[in-house]
Amino acid sequence: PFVLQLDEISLWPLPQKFQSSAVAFKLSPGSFQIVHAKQSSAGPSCSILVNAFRRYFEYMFGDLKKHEKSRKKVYDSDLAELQVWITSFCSLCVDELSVDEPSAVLKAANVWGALRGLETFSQLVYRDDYGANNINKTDISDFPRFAHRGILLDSSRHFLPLKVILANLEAMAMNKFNVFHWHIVDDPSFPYMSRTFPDLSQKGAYHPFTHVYTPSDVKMVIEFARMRGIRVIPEFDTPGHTQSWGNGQLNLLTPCYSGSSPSGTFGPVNPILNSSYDFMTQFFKEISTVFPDAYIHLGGDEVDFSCWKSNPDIKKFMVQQGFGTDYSKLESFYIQRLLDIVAATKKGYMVWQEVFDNGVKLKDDTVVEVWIGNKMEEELQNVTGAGFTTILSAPWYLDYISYGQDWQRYYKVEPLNFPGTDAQKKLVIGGEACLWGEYVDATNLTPRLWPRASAVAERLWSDKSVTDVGNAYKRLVQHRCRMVKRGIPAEPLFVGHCRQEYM
Ligand code: CP6
Repeated sequence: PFVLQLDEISLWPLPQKFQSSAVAFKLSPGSFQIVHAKQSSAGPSCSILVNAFRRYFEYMFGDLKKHEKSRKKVYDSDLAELQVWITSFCSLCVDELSVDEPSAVLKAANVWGALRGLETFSQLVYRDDYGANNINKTDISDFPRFAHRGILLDSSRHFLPLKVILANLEAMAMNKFNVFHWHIVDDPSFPYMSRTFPDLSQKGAYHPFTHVYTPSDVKMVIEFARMRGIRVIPEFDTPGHTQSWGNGQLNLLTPCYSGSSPSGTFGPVNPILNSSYDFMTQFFKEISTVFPDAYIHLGGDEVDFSCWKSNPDIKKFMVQQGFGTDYSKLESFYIQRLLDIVAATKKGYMVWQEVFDNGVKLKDDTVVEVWIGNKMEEELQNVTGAGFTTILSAPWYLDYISYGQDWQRYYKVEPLNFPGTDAQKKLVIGGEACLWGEYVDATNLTPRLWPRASAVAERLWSDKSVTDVGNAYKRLVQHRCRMVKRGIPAEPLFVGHCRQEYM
C-alpha cells in the first residue's frame, strides 16, 4: 500500500495514522447505509448513534443532484455499508476506521469515539467530476492527543440566540471539539433563568422574556451537545464579573463608598455576609442539578479590590480576620467557602488561574484554566508542579483579531512547551479557544470563530509532529469550504474559491 493525499480529501483535524490508496468506491444514497455491526454492543436503542447515522447520511448525500439521488443501478464498485462497531473495551484506546470491500468498518471503544469516526468517514467522501460521491480505500487509527478540547462562548456581553449556540455546537462536532464552556452570565447581563431565583434574569437579563435561556432552552443545548459528544460546562463567575447579579438579588454585592457614605455603586459579591453564602448554597444546588456534567466552572478571575477597599465594614472585617491590607486574602476567603459549598453538591470545579495563584486550597481534581498570556509557561509549571490538572486558553483568545492569517499563530502553539517532568506534562489535559463577547453577537460570531478555532482543534487533537503550516493551509481551505457547505458561514482564509459556491 502506498500513501496518497488526494486533492479532494481534506481531513481536519489530521488523524494519528492515515493510509489511503487510489482504489475508489462509489457511495450512492440508494444503496449505501450506515448500520450497527452485528458484534456491536450498541444497537437501534442507542439514540446517539441512530441520530448520528442520520446526520452524517444527510451531510454526505443531502446536497446531491436529483439524478444521482435517484440512481437505482448498483455498480460493483459501490460501497454497501459502513458498519459501526462499539467494542466496549479500550485496550490501547485506538479507534479504527477501515474503508474496504465489501463494507467499511468503524471500530470504536465507545459511542463518543464512534461519533468522531463518523465525522472522519464523512470527511473522506469526495465528489467526482460527474457529481457522484466517492471514497477511497483507507485505513485510519485515531485518538485525541488531549482529552479536553473546548470552546468558550460568552452569552452575557451579548445575548446569543439558541440557534447560534446550536449551530456552533454543530461546527464544534465537525472539528472534534468536545467541551462547550458556557460563560453564560457576567457583568452586563444575566440571561440564565433560575427556577430558585427568577429575579436574577427577570431583572438582570437584557430583556426578561426574549433575552433569556429558559430551563427548556438549557435542556436543549445540553441534549443537542450530548448527541454530538460535547460536554456543557457552565461558568458562573464570582465574586467579580457579577454586576448583573445585583439587579435581582438584594444585598448580594458589596456597596462601594465614596468617603463616608455609600456611592450607590456596587462591587464584587459581598464576602463578609452569611447571606451571600446562603444564596450561593441554594443557587449552586440548582446549577448542580440542571447541568449534568461532573464539572462546573466557578470563575474567580479579575477581582477588582477598589470597592472592597472603600467599604468600612469590609475594612473592619479585614482587621478582625487578620488579613491586614491584603485583599487577595479576602478574595481567597470567599472562594474557599464557595468551593466547599460546591464540593458539597458532589460536583468537581474548574477555576481561572488567579484562584490557584492566590493560594486557595483546591480539591485534587480541580482543573485550573491558564488564561494570562505573559508568564504562561511559568504558570503551567507551577500549576502542574502543585499536582493540578490544567487547561490552556492564554494563546487562544479568538476575540483578538488582526489583519492576515491569525489562525497560523494559534496553530503554532505547542501546549507542552514548558519546563516540567513527564508527570507534569500529563496534567495538561487540553485547552480552550475563547470567544469573549464584547464585540461579538449573532451577526458575526460564527464567521469570527470558524475556521480560526479549527487551528486550535487540530493542535489539541493531532500528533505533536503535525506542524506543517503549508499542508495545514491546503486542508483547512477545504475544511472551511466543507463547513460552509454544511451551513456554517466560516470566513475565508485567503484569496480563493470553493469548488461549489454555496451562498
Ligand atoms: N471576561 C471575563 C473577560 C475576560 C476574562 N473574564 C477577558 C480578559 C482579558 C482578555 C480577554 C477576556 N472578558 N469574565 C478573563 C478570563 Cl484579553
